[in-house]
Amino acid sequence: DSTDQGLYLLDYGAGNVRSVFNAVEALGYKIKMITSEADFDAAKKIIFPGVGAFEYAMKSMSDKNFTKPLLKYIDSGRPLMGICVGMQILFEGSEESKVPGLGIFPGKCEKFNSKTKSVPKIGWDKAVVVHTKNESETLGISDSNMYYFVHSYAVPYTASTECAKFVHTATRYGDQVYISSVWNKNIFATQFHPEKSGKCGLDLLKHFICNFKSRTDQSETVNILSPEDIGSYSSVRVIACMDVRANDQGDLVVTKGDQYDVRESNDTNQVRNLGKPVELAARYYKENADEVAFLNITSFRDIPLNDTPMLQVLREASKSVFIPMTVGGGIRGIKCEKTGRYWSPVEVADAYFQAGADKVSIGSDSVYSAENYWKSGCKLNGDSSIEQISKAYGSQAVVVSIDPKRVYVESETQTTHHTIPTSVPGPNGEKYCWYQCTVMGGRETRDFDVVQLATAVQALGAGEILLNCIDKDGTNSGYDLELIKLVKKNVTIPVIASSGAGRVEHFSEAVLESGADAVLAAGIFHRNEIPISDVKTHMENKGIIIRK
Ligand code: 1PR
Repeated sequence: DSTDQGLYLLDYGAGNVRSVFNAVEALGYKIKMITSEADFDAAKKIIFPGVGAFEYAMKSMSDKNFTKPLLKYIDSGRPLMGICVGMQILFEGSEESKVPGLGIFPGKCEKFNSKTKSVPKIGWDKAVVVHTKNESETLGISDSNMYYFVHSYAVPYTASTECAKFVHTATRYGDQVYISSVWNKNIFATQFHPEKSGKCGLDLLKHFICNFKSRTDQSETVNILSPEDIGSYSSVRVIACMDVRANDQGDLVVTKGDQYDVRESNDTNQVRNLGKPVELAARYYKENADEVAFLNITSFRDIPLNDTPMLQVLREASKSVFIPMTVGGGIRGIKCEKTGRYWSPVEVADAYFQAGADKVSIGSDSVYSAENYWKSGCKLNGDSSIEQISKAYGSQAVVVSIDPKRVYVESETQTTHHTIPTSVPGPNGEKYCWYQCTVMGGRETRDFDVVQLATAVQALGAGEILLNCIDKDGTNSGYDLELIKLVKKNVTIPVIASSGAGRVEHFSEAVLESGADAVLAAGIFHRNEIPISDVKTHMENKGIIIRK
């Protein structure tokens, strides 16, 4: 039975709050939702998770008449824990919006510089306590822990006397050092997501629930670390990907294709069955995967919101998997032929976020949107699912999954598409190739290339690219490094390398040779051929920062 500590969750209706609920419940505590002003009075502790955009958060707070009661609650001295945008709005404002923040702390969120690194920042990093010399209490944050961050804006960190009063930790992202948590009087807030940060994150939540102390004595804490003292620990994510579909018996299974063909090559011709999605996700969580992805690979056949098994998978998985989860397949606006009912892309995405997903991945629909983008002379008319979902939930919640195929050509002049000279010549010795986009899981090819797609989806507001490669999928012959390099050169959003991993060396090559921000594999993990720990140890030996 869970313990009631008078803990409340402040939700303004954005994204995935289920994770916070599940994390708190997994720790054995009750948490209730704030629905009225009276709940602020009843609350002994409040957790305030924020997802999405700054302006949306501020507006929703005021629409719900939550701003004043929150300020009153803070004044009362009872503890508040803010998360992500729930920390950002405690500051004066953000470059993201003209709407001011609550102004409890001095400073403004600024956008990360995408000339020097991938933006949004998505991944695990350290939070370095800046005042350890003076204060023994760290709220359970230690330098050996890593936490999950996902954001494009942050408040710059300086070693000023002002900062010393409230900054608890700072984090470096490339050339920028920013405030990753604050602790002042009864307020504790983190830029990272404890509810998505595995055991370290759960420990931190537990600390807040059970042992939180207000920070009163700030006079001693004038001596803090300078930004130059904050090291660089941003790690490369290792992602386990589960392709999910119903098998011929109607059970939802994790399957795995060879170049997208998921049926056995023997007489049975059955859909390959590599396990159950929830069990496999729980296994990957225990094995220290940094993220998991579920791709509903036949959702183009159905209306995904009628596809309750997939939503059920997320609901179940989110009870035991406290790392980020991406879901893909059928994310688009859909009209039911029979009833005429229309679901907007935001409604579809929302159902998945409510079920526990942190990001949605858009495949086929992003190709159509990107084609329209170029046809319309690069206009952003707000029609696409990418634009609509990223506006509501922030670009970091929108992944675009690309399923390209190589097309060989004799010379660059043979096509108008973006070609590259290749070190892997074609069947007739062709020395050039371009990458053709496909839809419906590779069943249909389009007269559209991967550079056109990647640049368009970035402009439309996608926050990340999951870069598959049909030629490489399931081959264990290594990632298509030329493809990854080509896409990385053309975008500033993070790129996840996918398709073809077969040996530990393949993972480090994708990072060191092609600049991938994250590495993903399916078959070798499902079949227990290479443990995730071996991949991470190898990458670490190659000098790549990983989360242990
Ligand atoms: O078009 O928005 O409905 O989304 C459908 C989604 O399903 C897309 O993300 C698409 O990539 C995926 N998908 C569709 N058909 C297949 C298939 O395999 N027949 N799977 C499919 C894509 C590729 C990767 C795989 C890596 C790594 N699977 O996800 O996990 O290639 O595999 P490996 O490490 O074993 O080589 P929409």
